[in-house]
Order: sequence, then C-alpha cells, then structure tokens
Amino acid sequence: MPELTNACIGLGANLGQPQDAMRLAMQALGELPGTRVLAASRLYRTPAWGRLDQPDYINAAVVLQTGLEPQALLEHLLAIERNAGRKRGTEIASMRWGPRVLDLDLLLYGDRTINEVGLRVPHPYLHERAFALVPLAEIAPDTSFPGHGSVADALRHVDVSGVEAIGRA
Ligand code: PH2
Ligand code: MG
Ligand code: MG
Repeated sequence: MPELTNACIGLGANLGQPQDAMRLAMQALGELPGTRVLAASRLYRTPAWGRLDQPDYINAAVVLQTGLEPQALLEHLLAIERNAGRKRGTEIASMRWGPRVLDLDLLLYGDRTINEVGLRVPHPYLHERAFALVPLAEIAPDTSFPGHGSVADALRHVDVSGVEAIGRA
C-alpha cells in the first residue's frame, strides 16, 4: 500500500465555460489513480489578480487523499488542463498571470516543502492570494501551511474583498 497524503489543489478559470470546467475538473481529480476527493469548496467569483486587464475568475479548492507522489500528481493536473482545452506555448497562453480555460495548481502536499524545477510546494504565491486561500480555508482551515502556520492563519493576512461564494460546482 502506498502511503496516502492529503494534497490541496487550487482550481481557477476565466475563459470559456469556467463553471463547467470546474465541475469536470473536480470529477477528473476524483478519478485519478489511488486518489479520492475528501472535500470540495464552493465556487467563488474573484477579481483578477496579477494582471487586471482580464475577466473575473471562478476559483475553488479541493482536498485530495492520494497515493500519487507530487511529481506524478502534477503530471496528472497538467493532463486534466490539456483535456479541458488549455494550450500552453501560444502567445496569450504563456502570458504570466494571463487568462485561462482551466488552471490546476498543487497548493500543498501534506506538510512537505518541495523546490524542484516546475514544482514548488507550498505554491509560492499561496500566502498572497485571497482567491486561493478563501476556498481552501472553507474546507481545510487547520491544514498546515509550511512557513505560515495554518491555512486559517495565512488567510488573516490577505485582503479578501471582492471574493464571493456563488454556489456549488
Ligand atoms: N490565476 C492566475 C492569475 N490571476 N486571479 C484570480 N482571481 N484567480 C486565479 O486563479 C488567477 C488570477 C494565474 O494562475
Ligand atoms: Mg495558477
Ligand atoms: Mg498553474
């Protein structure tokens, strides 16, 4: 039996049909090998962060219990993004913090800290992002956030204005 770890995933989208993309992504996450969804947040409408000249986002978070190692989990997240129609490498798609049809970020993996090329955990901007912390705190407030105490502790330090729950996926 592989060891099971709780991994927190942030979901985001602001192009195409964001709510459909979220629902399909949550379903796909629960179908990954050796993985189940322990909790899924509501969907939130959130103001664009990082680049302001783009539509509002829909964001959510899920907690997975998984036997996948972080790198394998990341590969699966990228595959789900591709299946949703995300193309990397085109000009618009490679814009930093630009719009996307689906973004799945590995936010936390147990209480591990990982610094590899293409894989940094905790996610390097999680502590600055109300759009990720608010949904995550809904389902996992007491989860350890290495370097920041717990998820609820980190949430106290961000401006949550404009982040609004809009319902379930
Ligand atoms: N993702 C980004 C850039 N900006 N803003 C919000 N509100 N939500 C996101 O998911 C988001 C963003 C790139 O990953
Ligand atoms: Mg992201
Ligand atoms: Mg991403």
